[in-house]
Amino acid sequence: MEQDGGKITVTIVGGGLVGALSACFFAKRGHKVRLYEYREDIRTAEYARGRSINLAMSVRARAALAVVGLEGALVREHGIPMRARMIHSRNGERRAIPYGTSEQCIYSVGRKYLNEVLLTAAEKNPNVELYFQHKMVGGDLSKGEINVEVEGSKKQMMVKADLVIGADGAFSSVRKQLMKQPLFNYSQTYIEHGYMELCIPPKKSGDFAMEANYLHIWPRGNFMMIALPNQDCSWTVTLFMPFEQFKSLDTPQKLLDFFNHFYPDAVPLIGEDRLVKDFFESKPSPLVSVKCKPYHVGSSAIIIGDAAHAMVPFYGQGMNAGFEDCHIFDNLMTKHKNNLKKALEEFSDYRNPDAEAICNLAMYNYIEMRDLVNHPSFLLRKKFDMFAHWLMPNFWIPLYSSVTFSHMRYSLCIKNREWQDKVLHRSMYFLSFATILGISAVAYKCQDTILNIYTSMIRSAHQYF
Ligand code: FAD
Ligand code: EGU
Repeated sequence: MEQDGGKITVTIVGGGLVGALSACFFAKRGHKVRLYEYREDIRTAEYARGRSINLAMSVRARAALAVVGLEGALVREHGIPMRARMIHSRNGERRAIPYGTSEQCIYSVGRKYLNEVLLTAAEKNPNVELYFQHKMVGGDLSKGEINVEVEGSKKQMMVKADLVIGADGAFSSVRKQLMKQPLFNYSQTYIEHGYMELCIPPKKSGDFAMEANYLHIWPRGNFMMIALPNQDCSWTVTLFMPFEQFKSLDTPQKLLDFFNHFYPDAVPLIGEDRLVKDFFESKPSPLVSVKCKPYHVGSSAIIIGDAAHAMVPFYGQGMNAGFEDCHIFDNLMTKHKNNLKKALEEFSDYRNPDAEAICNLAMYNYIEMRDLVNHPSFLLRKKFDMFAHWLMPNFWIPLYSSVTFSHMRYSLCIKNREWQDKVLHRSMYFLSFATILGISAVAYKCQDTILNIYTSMIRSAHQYF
C-alpha cells in the first residue's frame, strides 16, 4: 500500500453527481479509480428515474467544478441563469425579488446532463474504470474491502482498495457499514411533506411559457410550488405538500379544484390534461434529513455528499454541499501529501459542523417557508437585510447571501446571522429608548403650548355635549 506522495487505489460507491465528480478529482491526482453504480449507465438509459430534473447551482458547486475544468462547459454554457425569484400570489400578481447585484445569479442545470458530463469526463482518464449495474452489498471498510453484486447474477465479488469513497446517496449502503463502528452517531428525520414533479411545456412558438431567468415560487402557507427552467424551454415544477394532502386529492376534479383555487395562473401553463395525467401517474416522494458522525473509518473509508449529510431541499444546497465536500477533500489530500489517515480524520472533524449547519438551515427554511413567508416582520427583515447589504456589501451579508454567494463555512454563516440578530435587537432597544427620550424632551420643552392645545380641545369638545 503506497502512500505519502505515492499513488493509491480508490473504490467509489455511487455514480451520481458527487461520486462522478469525486472520480474526476481522484483521476486528476493520478490515482487508480474504480467506480461502482448500481443503476444502468444514464448516458444510454431512456430517461433518468425519479428526483428533480434540474437543480439550482451556486458558487460552491461551481468552484469545485472549476478545479476539474468543467465549470465553463457545464454552468456558463449550459446552465440557465436565474437572477431573481418571481413570487406568484394567488390573485395572479407576480413580484420579482433579485438575488443580489446584477452579476449575482444562480444557475438551473439539468441533473441528467450534469451527471452525464461528469461521468464522461471521469472516463476520459485512462486510470478510471466505471462499472454500471454493480451494487455494493457489504464489506469490511476497515480493510478497504467492499462486496459487489452484478445485476442479473447472484454472484458477489470482493473489491479491495486503499480507500473506499461512499457517494451512494441518502440511503447509503456504505453508511450502513459505518453504523457498525463503535461511537458512530446517526439521526434521520422524515418531514411530513412529500414532493412531486410536474411540467410546464414550451409555448407553441417553442419559447418559455414564463419569464426565463427566474426561480418561480408559489408560496401558499403549508404547501408550495417552485419552478426551474430547462434547456428545452420547458419548466420543471415541484409541488411540496403534506402526504395527507396528496392523498386527499384522489380524483381529477378534486385536483383541478385544488389547483384552480391555489395556483390559478399555473393551470393553463401546465394544461389541465397534462396536470391530471402527470399527477395520477406518479406518487409523491419522501424527503429525509440525515446527520451522522464521523464520516470516516480509520485510513480506508469515507462517506461524502448525501450519504454523509442528506438534507431537505429548501435551501437548494444539497449538491452544492456535496461538490464542496469533494473540493475540500482534494485540498486536504494536498495538505497531508496523500496521507489518508490524516486527510480522513481532518475531513470528518472539519466538515461535520458545516454539514450539520446546512442541514439545520435547510430544515429551518422548511418551517419558515410554511409559516413565515407572508408574515410582515419577516418581509421587513428581508427588506432591511437587502438594504443594509446594498449600503455595506462587505459588512452586512444576509444569511441566504452568505450561503448561496460566498464560500463562508456553513457554520460561520449561522454565527454571522446570530451576530446580526444581536446587533438588530440592540439597535432596536436603543432606538425605542432614544425615541421615548426624544418625545419626553420635546414634551417638556413645549409643555405650555401642549397645555394650551389641550384645554382648547376640551373646550371645543364641550360644545358638543
Ligand atoms: P445521489 O445523487 O443520490 O447519487 C447516489 C448514487 O449512488 C445513485 O446513482 C445511486 O444509484 C447510487 N447507489 C446507491 N446505492 C448504491 C449501492 N449500494 N451500490 C452502488 N451504487 C449505489 N441540490 C442543490 O444543490 N440544488 C437544488 O436545487 C436541489 N434541488 C433538489 C430538489 C429535490 C426535490 C431533491 C430531493 C434534492 C435536491 N437537491 C438539490 C439535492 C441533490 O439532489 C443532492 O444533494 C445530490 O443529488 C446528492 O448527490 P449524491 O451523488 O451524493 O447522491
Ligand atoms: C427547493 C426545491 C426560495 C430547488 C428557499 C428561496 C429549492 C430549489 C430559498 C428545488 C425558496 C426556498 C434558495 C436559493 C433555492 C430563494 C435560497 C430552493 C432551489 C432561501 C428543484 N433556495 N432553492 N432560499 O431565495 O437561498 O429563492 O427543487 F422557495 S435556490 Cl424554499 Cl438561492
